[in-house]
Amino acid sequence: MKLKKNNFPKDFLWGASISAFQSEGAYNEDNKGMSVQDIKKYGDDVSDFKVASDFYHKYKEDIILFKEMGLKSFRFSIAWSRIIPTGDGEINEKGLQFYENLIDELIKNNIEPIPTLYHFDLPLSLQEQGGWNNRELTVNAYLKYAEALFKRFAKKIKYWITFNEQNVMIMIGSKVSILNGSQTAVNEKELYQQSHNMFIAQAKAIDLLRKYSTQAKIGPALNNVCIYPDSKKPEDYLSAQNASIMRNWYYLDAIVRGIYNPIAKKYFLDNNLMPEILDNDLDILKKGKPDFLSINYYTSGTVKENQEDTNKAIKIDQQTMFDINGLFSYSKNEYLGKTEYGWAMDPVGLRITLREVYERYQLPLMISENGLGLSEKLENETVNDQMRIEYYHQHIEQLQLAISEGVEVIAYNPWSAIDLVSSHQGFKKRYGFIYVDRTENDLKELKRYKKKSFYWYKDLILKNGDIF
Ligand code: BGP
Repeated sequence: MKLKKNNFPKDFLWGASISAFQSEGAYNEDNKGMSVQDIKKYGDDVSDFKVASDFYHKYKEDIILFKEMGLKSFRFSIAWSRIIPTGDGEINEKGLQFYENLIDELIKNNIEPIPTLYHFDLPLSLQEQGGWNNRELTVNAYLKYAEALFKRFAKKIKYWITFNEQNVMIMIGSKVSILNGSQTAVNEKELYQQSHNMFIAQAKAIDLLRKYSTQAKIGPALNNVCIYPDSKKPEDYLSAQNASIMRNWYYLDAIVRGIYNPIAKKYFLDNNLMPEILDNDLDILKKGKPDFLSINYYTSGTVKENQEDTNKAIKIDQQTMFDINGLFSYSKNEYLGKTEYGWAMDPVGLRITLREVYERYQLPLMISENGLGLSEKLENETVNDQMRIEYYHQHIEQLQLAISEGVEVIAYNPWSAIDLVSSHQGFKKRYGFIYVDRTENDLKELKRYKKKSFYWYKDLILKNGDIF
């Protein structure tokens, strides 16, 4: 196949990403309420989220560095519990003011702010009243929260992200329950009901934004990944299809097309997992269609024909595939190298994922996360993170190839702008272009240092990605 290489579009958004609970700290300042993340701790020698990278107090200093790096966009999340401390009660002006200051500072520095409304940090009081199981309460609370943001910021924000990784919250929630808000085990039927309630909240929020802006674009960020069959055995191919349906298409078909994926639906019905769908629900989904789709990509998945009771010992997190009885079983991919933290590295998988999602839905795509977690050492006021540079180099090269093949991608926001607390593995697992000087338990001065990748990314942005 002859492929003419395209340059990145002139207005391509080279950015970087963070989330509120993993970076802001200030967990109880300026009337912030508690979120489900504020009460989490993964061990004595693993940082909690109370101070994190202290972005709440240091955001101006960080934006000076972002500007120096040449960032064109910055994807962050808004802490629901800052805006409405109890989740559905009074609106907290101080919370709105913080994000207004942040947004204004970004705009002043020509950096496009890309806020995510909800990134794993449900207000604790909502969780205590049932969280996403309680449709009436939590869907309405999400809408009230979204409306407070749209009212205040609709004119300043071009791109909104509704939910971060709904698929991870649901899929992993049933396995280890680390990210969906509750530490208590929830059964799978409840999770698919929660997922349905999230679809409704999201579709209604999309519809609501149209009242406040005709220009702004809005969409979800899912952890979509391509899934390979373990072999050319037809049964393995079927299992890869199944895994892709359960990880990707069930979510995106509901969000984009307003339908339940037929194969997922039959599986839900046969296994007593079908959520309650109210009369009007599918119309609500059809009405609230996203303008773009955002993808968090770290790795691909590989599966084989399901064999009951295999792989029970696999340590599951958001990037590892798992088993669903009757549908697929996890399999190792020996063609792929592994990161220090055990995730398979697959730059070509990014290109495959982008092609699959674009071909299926033909909506512009954004990358809201992509990155490499490493334990690192500060030496001579910098970090030599050559491995991260190589990781980005390979992924961006594949991104350019996907664009050259006809996929529309508008932004690349790697994870993460600054070092922050990993979702469940503490501060030592670092992702940033900017080193934040603290350890798990010693906050030191939280001073910032530019890593080698900072300069590399700066150069790449300057050349608009034209380095291959
Ligand atoms: C994604 C989450 C992020 C971030 C990232 C890296 O799934 O959206 O919040 O945490 O994964 O994962 P981790 O922090 O577990 O290394």
